[in-house]
Amino acid sequence: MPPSSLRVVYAFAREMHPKTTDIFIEYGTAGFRTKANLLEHVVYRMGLLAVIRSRVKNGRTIGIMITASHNLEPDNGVKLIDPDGEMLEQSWEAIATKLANVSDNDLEATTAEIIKEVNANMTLKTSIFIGMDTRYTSPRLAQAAANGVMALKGTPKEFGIVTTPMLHFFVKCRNDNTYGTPTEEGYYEKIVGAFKNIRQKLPVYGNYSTTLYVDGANGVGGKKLNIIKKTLDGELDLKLFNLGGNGGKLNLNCGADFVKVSQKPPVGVEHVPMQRVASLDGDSDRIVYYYVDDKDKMHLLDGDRIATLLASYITELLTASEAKHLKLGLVQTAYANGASTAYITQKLKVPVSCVKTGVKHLHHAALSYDIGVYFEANGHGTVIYSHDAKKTISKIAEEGESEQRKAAQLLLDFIDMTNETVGDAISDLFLVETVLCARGLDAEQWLSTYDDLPCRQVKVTVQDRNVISTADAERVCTSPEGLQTRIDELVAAYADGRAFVRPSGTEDVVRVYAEADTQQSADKLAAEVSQAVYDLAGGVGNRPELPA
Ligand code: NG1
Ligand code: ZN
Repeated sequence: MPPSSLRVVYAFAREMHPKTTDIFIEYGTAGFRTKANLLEHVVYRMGLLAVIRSRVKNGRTIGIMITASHNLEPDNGVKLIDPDGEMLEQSWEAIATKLANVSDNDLEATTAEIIKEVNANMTLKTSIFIGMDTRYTSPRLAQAAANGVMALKGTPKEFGIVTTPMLHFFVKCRNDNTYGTPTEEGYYEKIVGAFKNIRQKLPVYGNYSTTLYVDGANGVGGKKLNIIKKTLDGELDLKLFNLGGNGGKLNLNCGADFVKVSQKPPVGVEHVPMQRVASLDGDSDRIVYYYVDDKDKMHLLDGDRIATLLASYITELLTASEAKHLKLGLVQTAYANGASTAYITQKLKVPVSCVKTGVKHLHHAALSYDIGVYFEANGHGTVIYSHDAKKTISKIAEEGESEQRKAAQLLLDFIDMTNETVGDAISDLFLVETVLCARGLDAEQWLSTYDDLPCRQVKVTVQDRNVISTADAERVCTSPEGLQTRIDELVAAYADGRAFVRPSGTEDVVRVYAEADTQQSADKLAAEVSQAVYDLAGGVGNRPELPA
């Protein structure tokens, strides 16, 4: 029998957040994500789980974020944030999935079972931080999360509408007060404050212009930049678009994912040739840049570009500060453009690791460097600095020779400007603007550092995407039998050809990626590989067609 204190868990569930669907739901790469009307019981249960998790972690604060990121408005989602501001530990994903899917009748017993299994001390006081994005379904879901927290006698603290990375930051600060103050003001003070500091030391020069256009994806990031904008004292002239007014719909034909995948500029942004534009996603944890040239051609500056820009600048400052023993490395996934990897290893001479898709894998790999820069090509990424790196740089900033000291002081501002907990569009925006300003670059010059290989990303629908297994950071397909051999044959016919396939962790599709020396070839290779997936992995619907 579960302890009587858990009765309320069932009562709350039955009375307020009943499970009304039998559709199985899984805690994936980005938490639970589906149609908002299927999520209320799931979010309530994540409120319960956050309290249990906190009590396993000695009562340290856990976060619950309500968002479906770059998905369209009807979707929503929920994910948990661990005490150091990182994603929920992977081994707990199965526990979350189990709790989300049991019937209301079994909820009390399953909750008791989990508490026992993970050995949670249920007498500990605990506070759970809750944030949400701008979706109209989010307040109701945030309330369900708070009720879950209260059902297990935890204290919910609601932050209202915040970006996903802000909530990660608050959780980290709450558990480690050396990192900052766990409030929105604390976030601005640290990140925007560091930007203003560094700009006092770096005068505008060369082709850099302080005017930046921003596509806010009609989500939360644009709203926060609107607050920040007023405090920038002309250091950066932000012109904000897609702020959610004028009937603009969240992520619809705009935002970082739209720009990256469709390779088109977003609707709703004023078109000025050669103007640098930053495009955020709906919850502001991704950012890509682009500009449209005077022939109306769009040029994308994606996560790979941001990673190389940041890594090369940090390398320059490390050299100037003579912090020679600090090892900087870069982490990418198989989606990184081949040209970026070649540029990083051959030109920048920075080591690169390639890991499986999903930020938690990148973050983990980045921890093995003193300074780890990690980015997904879609614009999700950040920089993390080891304790030793911070200590060394601080020491040089105080005691080094004049030139060393200057470089180390710039690095310290750079570190403060970084949200190390997770990829953060606002923090990344300030980092990018700092480097462009320091180097006097416009967007065209930034693009000219290397030439991207033309690429194409497409989706194929199959009966069961889990028939696809992969190895070697998803670059090799190990099942179904024969698929990799077929891909190898197809790729061999193209100059600079590369292709891979993997099941998506957030959609019921198989993703196909191809690159080659021309756009036409990349498109054709992607279509041929899609046909191979369709034929060998149980395609449904129409067989993918080759481009005309
Ligand atoms: P899936 O659906 O597993 O490809 C997508 C992104 C990931 C990551 C997650 C979470 C691509 C190709 N995939 O995952 O990088 O960001 O969403 O949002 O961009
Ligand atoms: Zn996002």
